[in-house]
Amino acid sequence: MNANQQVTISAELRRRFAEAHRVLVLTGAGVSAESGVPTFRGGGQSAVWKGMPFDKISSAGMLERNLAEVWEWFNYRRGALEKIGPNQAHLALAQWQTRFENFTLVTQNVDGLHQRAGSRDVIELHGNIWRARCLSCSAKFDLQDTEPDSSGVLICPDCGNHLRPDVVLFGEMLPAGAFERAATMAETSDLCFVIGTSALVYPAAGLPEIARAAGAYTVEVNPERTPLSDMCNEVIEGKAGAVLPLFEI
Ligand code: BV8
Repeated sequence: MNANQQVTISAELRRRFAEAHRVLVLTGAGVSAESGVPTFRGGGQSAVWKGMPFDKISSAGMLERNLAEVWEWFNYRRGALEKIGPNQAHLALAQWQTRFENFTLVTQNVDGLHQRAGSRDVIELHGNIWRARCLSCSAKFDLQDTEPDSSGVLICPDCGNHLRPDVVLFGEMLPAGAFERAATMAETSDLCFVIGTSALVYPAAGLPEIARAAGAYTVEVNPERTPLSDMCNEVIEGKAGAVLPLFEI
């Protein structure tokens, strides 16, 4: 689709949007792209940190080997996020939470921009970059409530052990119950949107497949096709910040 081609919402989708009761939305880095958050695979390249592909620096193995290096990577990303705010896509989805009888917003993003746009009860499949978790007592803290020790690694205010970013790294399990809650909603939703994800990371990318198999009308919003496009009922090839506000009109 060339950039200046006007995106339209089909009559079928408008009807289903108007009649839907149970709606599931899965988002990825693409929904934050228009806010200036770099995607992981934008332009086909994997994001890198000091020569390491992101799924290496963001891995359980790296955490074991070099906690300080992992903190430096997430401190850098948090620094970039401090100057960034939610965009039209985040704001539209925040509106949707009161529009439907049952609305579930599931995100792979750790940037917290959905919540800053007003979305509540967001299922954060991969954690949140603004929180830390204790490596030994697993207590969780908002980062502004923590202090680093001499090596720059944050200390648990409760037990004094080291804290780690409260994000899910590659090779780690998702937060208890998060995927299960999302999957239960996927099995019973009548409309499922997949917005701004390359659908390469599992088990997150499996959610729209569950929804489609359970009969949900499944719609992808992405300027590029993904491994999920063929199984969707509709693919809207456009930017989320331009497409989602069209549902209000
Ligand atoms: C696990 C937090 C169980 C950290 C992240 C099955 C098959 C193959 C591999 C696996 C499998 N099951 C498990 C694996 C391994 C692995 C995995 O999936 N690997 C991939 C690489 C193949 N999964 C795991 O390790 C998961 N854990 O399975 O645990 C287990 C445990 C122990 C032992 C055995 C099993 C944990 C995965 C979570 C990792 N953490 N994030 C951090 O942020 O650093 S993943 C991270 O990467 C994101 O959260 C997200 O999930 C992913 C990036 O994908 P996207 O968000 O989609 O972003 P991307 O840049 O790729 O794409 C952007 C898209 O937006 C593009 O399509 C683009 O076209 C589009 N776009 C751009 N602009 C716009 C737009 N769209 C709309 N509007 C725009 N304006």
